[in-house]
Amino acid sequence: MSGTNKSDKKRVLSGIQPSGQLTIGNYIGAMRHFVEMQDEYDCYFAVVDLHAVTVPQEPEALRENTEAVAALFVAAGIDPAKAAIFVQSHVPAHAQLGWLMTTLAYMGELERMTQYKDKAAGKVAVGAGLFTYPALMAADILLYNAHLVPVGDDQKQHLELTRDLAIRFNRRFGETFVVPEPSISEVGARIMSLDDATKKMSKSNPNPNSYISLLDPPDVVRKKISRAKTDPGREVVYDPANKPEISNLMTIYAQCAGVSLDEVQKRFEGQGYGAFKKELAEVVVSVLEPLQRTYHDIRQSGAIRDILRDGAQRAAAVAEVTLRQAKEAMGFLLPQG
Ligand code: ATP
Ligand code: LTN
Repeated sequence: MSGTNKSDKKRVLSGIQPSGQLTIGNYIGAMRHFVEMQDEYDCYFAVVDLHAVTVPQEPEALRENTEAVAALFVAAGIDPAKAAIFVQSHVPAHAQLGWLMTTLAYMGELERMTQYKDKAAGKVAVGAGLFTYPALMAADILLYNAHLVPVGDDQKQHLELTRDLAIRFNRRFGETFVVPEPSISEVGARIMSLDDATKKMSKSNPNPNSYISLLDPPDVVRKKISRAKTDPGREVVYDPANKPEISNLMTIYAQCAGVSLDEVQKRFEGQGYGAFKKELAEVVVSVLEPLQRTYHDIRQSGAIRDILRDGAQRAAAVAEVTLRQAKEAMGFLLPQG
């Protein structure tokens, strides 16, 4: 359907969970890089709903968030004619290879994953899926033989495990998978919470003042930024070790305005936090406003369902071939036809 000659392009795959409203952290750390990569690579971007249910989700909210994330992909500038946008559960090969990867991963490896430790901390009952999550993520990537995986800094460890599993499979069963590389940008790969600069900004944080949602109206953005935590000083200086809060806000500014951190520092020399925060809010609003306009148009048009149907077909065409190769290599008796 895409009609382009894709054979010579390297592949890219990434995923975002429909576990809440996407934040500016998701945008800066991941989504904007998806947009940048779509011309050069053969891209597959998934709304990873099977991952989202590793923690409890309200059924109606999951359905809504799944469509919302897909619409935000398009609103952010991903062109469905270039990149396949799809829902993970629409391509059954993910769950199937996910299981095979679970059999390959060691308990000790999974126990070391910091995302699992963080999400399981303090819970009385932890779903087994939260534990095996990285094996499913490995399957997402390996099914497409992706060379590059654009992600935020928090996914580095999962990517390392994915590489280990690909290498392990290839050694044991013969060359089957491309061993992927993470693609993590130097600035903005870890946007921190507005109320606590020791934690990453996260869409599933119960405190909405800790994040800026991509769908927050302008006055909400202004309010959240004016309330964002800062230190008692007043110099707008980039110093993550000693001034983590203001450094985080400077990173958001730099990414939204398309300037360097040095430039931000120069621009606000001697101006104090109040003036900086006011301008930061306007810079963020100027990124979000056009994105939100497109988002609402897309939702109203009902086009998302068609985009997702087409995306799933294109994704499945690639994924099914790889799954078959992996099953054959492992010694499964394949069905005829
Ligand atoms: P949750 O809070 O539900 O675990 P999340 O907000 O961490 O979700 P994911 O869907 O797990 O988001 O991540 C989607 C992509 O966004 C990943 O590539 C992830 O690394 C990136 N990302 C998430 N949060 C941030 C952040 N604060 N800064 C930079 N990148 C981020
Ligand atoms: N684990 C990721 C989401 C995710 C993903 C993927 C990212 C699931 N499958 C495949 C890149 C490639 C997260 O928690 N942010």
